[in-house]
Parts: sequence; structure tokens; C-alpha cells
Amino acid sequence: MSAHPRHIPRPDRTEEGHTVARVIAEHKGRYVILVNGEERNAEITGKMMFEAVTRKDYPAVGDWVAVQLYDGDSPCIIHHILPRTTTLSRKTSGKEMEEQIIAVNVDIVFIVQGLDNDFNLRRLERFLVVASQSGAAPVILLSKTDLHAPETLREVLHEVHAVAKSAPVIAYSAKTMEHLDEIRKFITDDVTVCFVGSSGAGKSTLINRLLGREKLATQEVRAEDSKGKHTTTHRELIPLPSGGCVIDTPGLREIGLWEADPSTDSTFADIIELGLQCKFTDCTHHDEPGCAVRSAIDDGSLDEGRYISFLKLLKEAEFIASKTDITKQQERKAREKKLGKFQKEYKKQHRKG
Ligand SMILES: Nc1nc2c(ncn2[C@@H]2O[C@H](COP(=O)(O)OP(=O)(O)O)[C@@H](O)[C@H]2O)c(=O)[nH]1
Ligand SMILES: [Mg+2]
Ligand SMILES: [Zn+2]
Repeated sequence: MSAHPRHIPRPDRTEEGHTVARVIAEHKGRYVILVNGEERNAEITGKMMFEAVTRKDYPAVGDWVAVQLYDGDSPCIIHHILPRTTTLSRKTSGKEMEEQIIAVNVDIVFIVQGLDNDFNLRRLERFLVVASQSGAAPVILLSKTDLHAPETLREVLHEVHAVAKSAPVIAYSAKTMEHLDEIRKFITDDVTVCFVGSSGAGKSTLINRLLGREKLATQEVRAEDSKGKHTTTHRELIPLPSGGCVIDTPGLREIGLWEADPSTDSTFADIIELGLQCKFTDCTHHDEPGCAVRSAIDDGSLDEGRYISFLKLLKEAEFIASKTDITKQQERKAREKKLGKFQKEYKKQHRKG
């Protein structure tokens, strides 16, 4: 098993005496946290809100936060976010150059793909890059094996292993319950797994099976294209009675790269390795003599579709990087401005007092 969590001893209290809680849901700036086994509403302090510049400065699903508890129905106050182990993000859909944090402190990303019309190797590669860039370990789950004969499944698994490389692959059926135990084995105590994939892939159905009850709403996919309706509308962290936590997410129609670097990602280790064997160190793999990449494509050992997919992701990552460089400069300025305001305010107060 290449997927393993990193354990961080987490105290129940911070040095300042705040209680440590976990963010399990977020609704437009309001949070639901899990504290001492109880769900409570929470808000961030005015200071946190004032100092926040980017999405990263706000709590996200999966965050461990330092909170002040209040009696009754008053919302708890989140004072700060504890350091994150992993951050699973994507570019928001649409034209904006903005990051969307899917979840944080995730140990394993379950990439779910249905063995119906949802099945797509190129999309799988993209999810693998996004998952491994988060710092979490990707695991591929292929749902709906009940729709196929064993020999078809063998062929499909062969294709998937060719792109999965070292990532574990489990084909299962939530209908016949086949191979669900293999999935359960990954979700041990203290492990947080996040489910990603298209709408209709079977994420919520699988989580219900793991929970042993129908907690999450699920919905049938359209027969003609296997597309699901968006039944899951928000991200949610759910502790399992058997230990560990799962995070359900709404279907991601697109998963744009965000600050990812496919040229060093383990997802494409085979291509990167080939590139090192080219005769020229600056080989562009077009028509140079002694090009290991081209000859691998020619002799069929490297699938051309996979190579094109790699180039596309590289281009996308470079584009994002060039855009976010500008944004980062703007962010730095925004932070300096906010800090300046603080200092001015502080001086003013001091003069008065
Ligand atoms: N045949 C079959 N159908 C499944 C399986 N898993 C999920 N489904 C169906 O696929 C549809 C979409 O499932 P859902 O869990 O809502 O997908 P989500 O959008 O990824 O959460 C539902 O009708 C499920 O019953 C499976 O293993 N086999
Ligand atoms: Mg769902
Ligand atoms: Zn080359």
C-alpha cells in the first residue's frame, strides 16, 4: 500500500487555551465544526477576516482550528487555523484565476470513476496530477463493475494500471458490495480520505455503504450519457463509526490545475524518465535524432494519447503559473497595505493613550 497517512500529534488545546476542533462544513463564511464529538456552528474572528487576503487564509473543510467555545446556541469563534498537512485545490471553473480549496488535511484522495460513460483515462490522469500535487496519496476507485463481464473488466483494469502507475486501483460495485472491504482497509483511524470525481460516479453511494446507512442523497444518472445531476451540493466531512473520516464532494465537471507541476509529478514519471534518455539534453521531442520519447511512441511502448495529455497539462500549468505570478504580486501588496493600516491604527491609539 503506497497510501499512508502522516500522523501529527494533535493536542486538545492550544497554548493559548483554545479548544482544537475540526471544520466539517462551510456555508458562505459560516462553519460547522466538530468539537468533543458534537457539531457546533462557528465563525471566524474579525481579526482573521480583516487579515485574510486569499482563500487560503480562511478555514476549509478538514481544517483543525483553535476555537473559543460558548454555551448554548452562540456560535463558537475560530481564532486561527492550525498548520495544514495537505491542501487539495483546483482552479475554480470559469475564467477567474482563483483557487478553490476542495479540502485540507487529506491523507488519501479517492478518485472515483464509473465504469459507464463516465470512464475516461485522460480525465483520470488529470485527477491523478491534482491529487498527488495536494500532498495526499491518490487511490483509484472504479465503480459499477456489476455492469460488465469479467473479461471486459480485465481489459479495463489493464488500461487503468497503465496510467495509474504506482497508485492502487480498486474496481468495486456498490450494488453487489464486491471489493468494498479493500476500500475499507484504507480508511483506518486518524485517516481522512476525500472523494473526488464526476457527478454520478458513485461517491455518495459508496460513502453510504461505508457508513452503513443512507445518510447522503444519491441520484440516478442519465441513461444516455451516464451524467449525474448535482445531488451533492456541498463538501462535507463525515467521521465513520469504524474510525477515520471521509469527505464527500459535489461532482467536479472540470478540475483545472492549480499551482501544479506535471513536469515533476509522479503521475508522468515514465515520460519524464524517457525524456532523460534523449540524446540532446534540451530535446523538444519533435524530430530530433536519438529522441527516446518519439521512439517510445513509435514502438508503441508509450501511448501517444498519454503523451498529448501530458503536454496539454504542462501547457495549462504554465499558463496558470504565469497568471498567478501577477496575482501573487497583487496579494503581497494587499498584505502590505493591510499591515500598514494596522500600524497606523496602532500609532493613533498609542498617541491617544
Ligand atoms: N450499477 C451500479 N450503480 C451504482 C454504483 N454506485 C453508484 N451507482 C448509482 O449511480 C448513481 C449515482 O450515484 P451517486 O452516489 O449519487 O453519485 P455521486 O454523484 O458521485 O455522489 C446512483 O443511481 C447510484 O445508485 C455501482 O457500483 N453499481
Ligand atoms: Mg454525491
Ligand atoms: Zn526527446
